Amino acid sequence: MDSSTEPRFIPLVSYREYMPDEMQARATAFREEMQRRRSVRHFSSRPVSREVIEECLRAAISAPSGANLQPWHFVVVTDPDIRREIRQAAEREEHEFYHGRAPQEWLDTLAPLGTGEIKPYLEVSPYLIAIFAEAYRLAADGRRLKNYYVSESVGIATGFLLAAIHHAGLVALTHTPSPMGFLCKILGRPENERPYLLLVVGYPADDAVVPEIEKKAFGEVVSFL
Ligand code: IYR
Repeated sequence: MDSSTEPRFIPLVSYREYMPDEMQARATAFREEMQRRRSVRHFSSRPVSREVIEECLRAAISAPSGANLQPWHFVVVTDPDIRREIRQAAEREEHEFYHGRAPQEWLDTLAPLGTGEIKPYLEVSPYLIAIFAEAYRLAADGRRLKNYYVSESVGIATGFLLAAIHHAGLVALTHTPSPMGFLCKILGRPENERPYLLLVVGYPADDAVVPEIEKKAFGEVVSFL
């Protein structure tokens, strides 16, 4: 049986309009702030307040999603034993990746980033956030219910989270060991969730360096018609 619910509407009280000059200034300020963000691979072990991470996650889970189904789960990992297990499993996969699984073209493309199979940051940073995509929902009676636009939705929430972490004055690395099925097992996630990515979060190391890379020119990636 098709059970449809009537929509209920409330006034849009959260919207704020700015004067054109202020709008321009805000757009520029945000652009400048986002352009300062870098993916960082050298982390400090300096502690970060859990409340800050919680606020960043609250920003992330406010993201729009397909049919508002919010098909995501965020696991914040601080436990050193679990972190060690994750690092060992990730490095096993990365070893395979760098010594055979990755085609030469992929390795050549990665070369400017100076990445490698050893991932100390998986243990060093104060937080790891494992992000899971809910492939489908389970009804109370165990039936599978569909989720929609799952990777788009989780990608948007992850973008919100990256922006929030940066805005708070922390750094993050999006890490995608491939394959990363081990995350489901180590973190005990249910069968309907797929690992999406692993975020390493914290302060940068005092001597952190980042690769000298460039973004594409605006006109190359943006068109107005
Ligand atoms: N997962 C590997 C390889 C890697 C792949 C891509 I695409 C990157 O942008 C960076 C790294 C690693 O983490 O080293």
